[in-house]
Amino acid sequence: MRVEQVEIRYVRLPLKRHFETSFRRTRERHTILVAVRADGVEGWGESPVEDGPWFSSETVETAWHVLRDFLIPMMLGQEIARAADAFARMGRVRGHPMAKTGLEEALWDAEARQQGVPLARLLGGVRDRIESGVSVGIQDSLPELLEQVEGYLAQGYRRVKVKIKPGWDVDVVRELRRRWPTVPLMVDANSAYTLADADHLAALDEWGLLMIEQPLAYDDLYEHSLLQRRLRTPICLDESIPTPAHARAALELGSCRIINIKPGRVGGLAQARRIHDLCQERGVPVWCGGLLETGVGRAHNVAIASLPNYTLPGDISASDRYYERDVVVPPFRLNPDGTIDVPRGPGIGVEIDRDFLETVTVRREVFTQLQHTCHD
Ligand code: NPG
Repeated sequence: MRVEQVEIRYVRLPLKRHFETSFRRTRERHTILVAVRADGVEGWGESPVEDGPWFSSETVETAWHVLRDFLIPMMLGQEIARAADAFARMGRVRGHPMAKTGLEEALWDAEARQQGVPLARLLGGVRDRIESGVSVGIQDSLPELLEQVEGYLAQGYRRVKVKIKPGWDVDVVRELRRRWPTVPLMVDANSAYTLADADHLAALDEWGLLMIEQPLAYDDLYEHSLLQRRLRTPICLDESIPTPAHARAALELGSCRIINIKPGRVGGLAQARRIHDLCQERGVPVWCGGLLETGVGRAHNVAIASLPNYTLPGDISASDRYYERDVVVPPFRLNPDGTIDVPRGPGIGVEIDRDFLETVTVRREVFTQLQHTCHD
């Protein structure tokens, strides 16, 4: 397909309730949506950046700059045979996986729409529903956390992940287990600990957790391998796995036994699929993480999570877990059995709610071939 036009939008969507991790409290989602127009179809993707370099080193402004000045000029006017090749075509730009993801996902959506097939099918998906988990942020008090978890379990979510940090960890898990002895439960530290905390973290082994996610530094593999030897609970890596090469190294080193794959973290769907395939060959389960995506990024996450080795419930919750109103129609809904349907329509299978999107867009730029040239 020939890329005729690319549009980028800086979108700010208020969260229903703040979301707190070990590194910050968020009240509003700042993100970038990307639309590609090619051969009469339109595809959408999301660069799930934040307003600051907290989870990742990218921000709204770095992604905007890299998209506008480098990535979009590489694609405009080009004949892209397959979206699967887009990541390699952007290879001259080092890093900036979130910026790349928005554009790459938009190309996948466009290609699937052009072929009239669901994106999940184009990617090689095998499921028509995915198991949905919920991620619960750090709360001001334990009763508040218990109340939140109770509400999500009543809705049907199939596994619960709670955010932890020093001072909000072992006691919290003990309380959760007292109340729900068998619920599939895991914790996510977002790099809040060091190897010196190994004995403290080992106290979590008692509670039958599915996994401990990203306990140590965001760029570490080696110390995680030392920690994994001291824990019975599997370590799952997230931030530490930006590329398939990191995934391979982590598995060779024994740094983790599970990998959380987020398309936004690894540069899009093709890279996510590579990590999925690598883990599948080695018998290592994966699941799809989330970055509080709007319905656009959520749709891509749902599609990739339909691949065969996404065997654990992920962080793909319903739209109403985070937002009063989503930017897509229909929004993603939780079935009573705790699953989310993989859309059956062409492409991402949901449509943009254009009126609503307009009201949450704070900046927009449209690029056509003649107006912008690559800064070399
Ligand atoms: O359900 O989309 C979701 C959120 C899942 O916990 C979640 N995301 O560290 O994985 C994370 C965390 C996150 C959210 C990180 C937003 C950065 C920004």
